[in-house]
Amino acid sequence: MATEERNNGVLLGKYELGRQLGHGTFAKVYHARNLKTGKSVAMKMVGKEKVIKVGMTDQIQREIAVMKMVKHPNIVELHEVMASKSNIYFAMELVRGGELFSKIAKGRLPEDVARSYFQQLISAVDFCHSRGVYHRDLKPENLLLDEEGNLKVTDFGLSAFSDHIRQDGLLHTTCGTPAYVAPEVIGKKGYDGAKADIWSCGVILYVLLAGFLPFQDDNLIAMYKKIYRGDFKCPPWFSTDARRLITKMLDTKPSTRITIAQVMDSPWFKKAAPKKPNFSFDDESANLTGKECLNAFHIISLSEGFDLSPLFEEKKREEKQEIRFATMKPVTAVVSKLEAVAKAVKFSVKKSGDESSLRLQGHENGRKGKLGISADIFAVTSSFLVVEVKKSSGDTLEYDQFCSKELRPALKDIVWTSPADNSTQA
Ligand code: ISQ
Repeated sequence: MATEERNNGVLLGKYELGRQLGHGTFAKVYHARNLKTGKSVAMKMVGKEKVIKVGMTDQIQREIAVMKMVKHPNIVELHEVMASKSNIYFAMELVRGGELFSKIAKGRLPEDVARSYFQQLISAVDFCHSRGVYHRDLKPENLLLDEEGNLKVTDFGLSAFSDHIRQDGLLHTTCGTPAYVAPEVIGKKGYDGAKADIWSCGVILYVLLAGFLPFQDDNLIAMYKKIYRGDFKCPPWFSTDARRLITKMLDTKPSTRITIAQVMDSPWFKKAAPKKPNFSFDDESANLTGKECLNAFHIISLSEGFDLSPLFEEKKREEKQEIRFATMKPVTAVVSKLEAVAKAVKFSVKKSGDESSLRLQGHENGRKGKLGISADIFAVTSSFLVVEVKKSSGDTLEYDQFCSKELRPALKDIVWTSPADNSTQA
């Protein structure tokens, strides 16, 4: 490391560097501590000259920008990206439970344990794909465990810095093995990142269940040939459903390879409940109380048509994913409307005793668990209500879709619009 960027063990004046955590051919990862916050991070250091000769593509730059904003329980958070004359540094969430594959070194995993890890992997992959970010280099070293045993995927969006995909068009591999790489990645320059990730997830699932690789040969050329041909066999202990899923994921033709949505809908994937549901339907909704009445100031500031919130709040309501509207209909009509929406999408409804609060809850696991929506009804006068709807759990994109496809259209005929503003508020 150049001395100008590392002074007395302090990197770029900001991080105290500690012991090395791991390394690939081109990258080294160190324990580091932010001097200002005291927070520990994993600092990935990549030599500039070793990475990209031609420059970073727009796609990779965009993906890194996205990853700096992404938070998902199964993705290692990227805190910041820094650069010196000779190196690029990625300050990442420190994950302390080691690599998932050190577990497999002791032997294959029971099917339900493998399923739990695979579900977490697919959850992370689906989340990033839905935001236009692809990994392109999923392999054992990228699968870490936290102290609670949760899976954490590293290096999403950092494929420009991966060991084997570089802009000289040649395949460079960490340990001399292309074992996890899709056939079209080996063969061509242009490929679909989503499809390539599915292939790698298929290889990972195979290894979790088998304890060895699907495409293995001491001779590298022979291994390439096996990958190209999709030449693998499932061991006899694989269940029929596992076999079916892996075969569909290890389809050499990207156009017919199974999609992430289909993986998530497959019998093997769906068999067990997720390890840790991130929401219990019985938690906070049990002690809902009636809502106090509001005064005229509240009415004005609560109704979207008279939105004064930018004056008082740092964040606008759109960013908080809230819908707020006024209605002249009775509470029973609002409750029936919300119940009808819930019924149409097969969500459960839980009401407080006085019907001033409702909780809508999906049953299917989305990208971030089940979608939960809360609705609070404020009686301004006996004939004028303000209703506030917000996401209480689940994925924001899925909530936005629920709002635009189901909720807003259904609310249209009960929303009150002020005479000064004839547009619909919800
Ligand atoms: C986070 N924590 C520990 C080790 C790591 C290695 C690579 C990337 C992120 C990491």
